[in-house]
Amino acid sequence: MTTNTVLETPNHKERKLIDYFTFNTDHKVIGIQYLVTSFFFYFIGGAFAEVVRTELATPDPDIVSPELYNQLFTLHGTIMIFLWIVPAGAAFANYLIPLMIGAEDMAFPRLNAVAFWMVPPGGVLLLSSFLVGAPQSGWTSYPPLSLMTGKWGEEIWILSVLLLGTSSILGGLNFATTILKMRIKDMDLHSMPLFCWAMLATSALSVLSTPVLAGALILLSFDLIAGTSFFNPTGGGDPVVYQHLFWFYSHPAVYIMILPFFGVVSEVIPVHSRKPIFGYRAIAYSSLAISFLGLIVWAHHMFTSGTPGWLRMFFMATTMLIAVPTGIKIFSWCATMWGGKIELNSPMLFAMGFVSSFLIGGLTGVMVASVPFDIHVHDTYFIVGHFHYVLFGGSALALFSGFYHWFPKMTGKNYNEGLGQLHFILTFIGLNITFMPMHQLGLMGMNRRVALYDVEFQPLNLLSTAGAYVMAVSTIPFIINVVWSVFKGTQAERNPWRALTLEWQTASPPIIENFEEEPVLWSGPYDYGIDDELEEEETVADMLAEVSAK
Ligand code: HEM
Ligand SMILES: [Cu+2]
Repeated sequence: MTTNTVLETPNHKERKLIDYFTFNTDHKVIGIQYLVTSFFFYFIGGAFAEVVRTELATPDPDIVSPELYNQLFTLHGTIMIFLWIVPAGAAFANYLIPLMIGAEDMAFPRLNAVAFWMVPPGGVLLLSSFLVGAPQSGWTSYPPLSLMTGKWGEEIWILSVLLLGTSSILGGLNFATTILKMRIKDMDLHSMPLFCWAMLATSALSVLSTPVLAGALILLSFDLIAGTSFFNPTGGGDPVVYQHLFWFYSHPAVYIMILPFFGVVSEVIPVHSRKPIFGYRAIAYSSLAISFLGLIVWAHHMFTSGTPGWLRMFFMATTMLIAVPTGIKIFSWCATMWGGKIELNSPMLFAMGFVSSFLIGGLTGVMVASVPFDIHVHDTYFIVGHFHYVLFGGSALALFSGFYHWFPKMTGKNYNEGLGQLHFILTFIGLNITFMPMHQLGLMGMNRRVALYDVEFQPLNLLSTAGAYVMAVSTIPFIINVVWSVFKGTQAERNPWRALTLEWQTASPPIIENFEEEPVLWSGPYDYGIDDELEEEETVADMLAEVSAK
């Protein structure tokens, strides 16, 4: 029984379209601003990837010049990381945290808007580097290469990443404060949704590690334009010091890219399996464990950078330890689905696709954590395969899962289920055809970041490029679905999934003040089907829906 309707909000000001284009302090507006901006850059980063893959369909450098090729993959990586996945995590966090904890807004609404308004200029600045010759040294910008390939493009890259990093620090401070200080009074840390735990762990990482990246980039900037030699070997500088500083941030950053989405699937899976989440505390604490371990494993990116043997052993052991909390999560999600009444709709399909692909990425992660193996595959396509399974198969699939799950809440409209499923099928097939062959290419010895390669690698590269085209096609049903549903979709219910977390207790879309009256904590966030007096497992949710719809 789900006839709850959207409440009119006669006492409140109407939301206007212009709000989304101006400095607005409402966390829901900011969440949508982040989401739309991040998807804008996703399409640009995706277009660059398609050009790169097209170039790689043949062994010769024939579609774009080698310089342009370098610029495209550098911007592809930078955009996908700093302008898509990370801001998309902030989008969900902004939109959902206050609603999930029953608050009216974030702890620092103005700071929140400031953090968002650093992203579009950061993105435009980055793209403007094409005017002076875009950076060519990859998203890591390792010196000495980054000091040798076009000064101004590189400098623009640095400024842009500094801006985006500052935004992410400010966001992190805001999320953590909001989660710790703004929960409604009945909600203690252990009855808060797992997404909030995940964001607490993510925020700790952004606040602790991003300033180190800023330091490294400022020094790199001095080397570039002031002629200092912090990292420049010709003047006595040490490029490996840059690698340490860079990875001290960028390893944790890979968890800044995945933890929010671990949180997303921890919300999606129990709702669409109609079962309490298995191991609530295990999932919550494993996020914190991942944050802590994430801070002490960075040199696994530097096994071939002259790191002494004893130190490599330390980093190998700690890296492998991360598989433990990660495994705990995967186990908990599977145990939640086990025996559940799984509904194979778009959010759930993407969540299940996430679990299976992330598992593959996690396994290759443990493989490359092993020093003897890594020495063979470092800087080959094996690594590209590994991190695309975790980033696309992981973060991106979970992002889409959350996108469909909260679409009715955010837009007030229902999406088209058939198009959503088509989007999933094409994406899932496309991603496996694109990234699976890369592992084999890496084992065969194909270097990453090259436009030209030996003919023996062509068949697998062709396959991978074909997969990339399938991924491009997969965005068509997605775009049609979103545009059509926003304008022509049917009105969404307040709680279409009969979920128990607080964001479903308000109208779809929520009113400006979030809730008509203080929301009530009727049950734990995942108490599906555990009231043994009641046969219908949705009954708690139904009661709740009735009460809040009255
Ligand atoms: C069990 C979990 C994981 C383990 C053990 C692991 C291990 C590793 C290791 C050892 C490397 C360095 C290999 C090399 O360069 O030779 C690496 C690279 C990488 N990993 Fe993971 N990883 C894990 C999960 C993740 C996650 C969750 C993400 C992102 C969401 C990620 C993203 C990356 C990226 C982007 C690189 C390559 C960076 C570059 O060189 O450009 N990994 N991983
Ligand atoms: Cu790492």
